[in-house]
Amino acid sequence: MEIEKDKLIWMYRTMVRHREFEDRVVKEFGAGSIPGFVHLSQGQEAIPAGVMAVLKPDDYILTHHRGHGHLVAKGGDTAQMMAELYGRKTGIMKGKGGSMHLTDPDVGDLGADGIVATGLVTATGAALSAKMKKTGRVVVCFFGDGCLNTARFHEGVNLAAIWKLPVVYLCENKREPGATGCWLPLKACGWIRAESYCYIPPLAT
Ligand SMILES: Cc1ncc(C[n+]2csc(CCOP(=O)(O)OP(=O)(O)O)c2C)c(N)n1
Ligand SMILES: [Mg+2]
Repeated sequence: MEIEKDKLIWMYRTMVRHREFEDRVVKEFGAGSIPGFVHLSQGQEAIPAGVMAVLKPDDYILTHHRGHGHLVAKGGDTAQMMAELYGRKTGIMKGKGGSMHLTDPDVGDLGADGIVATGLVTATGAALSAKMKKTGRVVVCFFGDGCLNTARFHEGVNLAAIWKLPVVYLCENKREPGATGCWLPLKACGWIRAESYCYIPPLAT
């Protein structure tokens, strides 16, 4: 697959912005300047850059507790994002959300969430809205492998499959949800479950 040079440069710059933002967060958090807690996604930069390279500006994303890079790639204002981490009024959510809840609907990021797997059902709702209103919008829901055993995963993904909604569920599988190896709590592999929810779209409906 050929990717235009301009797009490749945009993807590279986006990955660097993501990494530099989080390098700064590490420094400031380590110095005790940032209150609360932060979740990082260093090493995962290619995922938001690759996804946002093909989304339209008004498409939606839902993300998780590790959502800094998704918002950077979707066009979030990094100064306002950093102010949010400091809990300042000038933050993207007036300092009330912090690292795990960085959200900016103005650029199509409908939410990060500290409660694991919340985005999986919110994304289904956003996609239902897009289908009913015929907006042509697509929703991408980023989630971690730790969500695979939650009720929200099954409810959100199954409804989207039944209703044929314009949503992509993207599992960022680092094989370590919290302190538990990803395969320990799973009877069936993640991709086998995905297949049962029409992972491979039918050619004709
Ligand atoms: C409903 C709920 N249960 C437990 C937690 C505690 N918790 C925080 S992160 C995490 C692991 C999440 O794993 P995954 O979704 O794979 O994301 P990762 O941290 O690996 O990127 C857990 C269990 C939580 N935040 N929410
Ligand atoms: Mg994980």
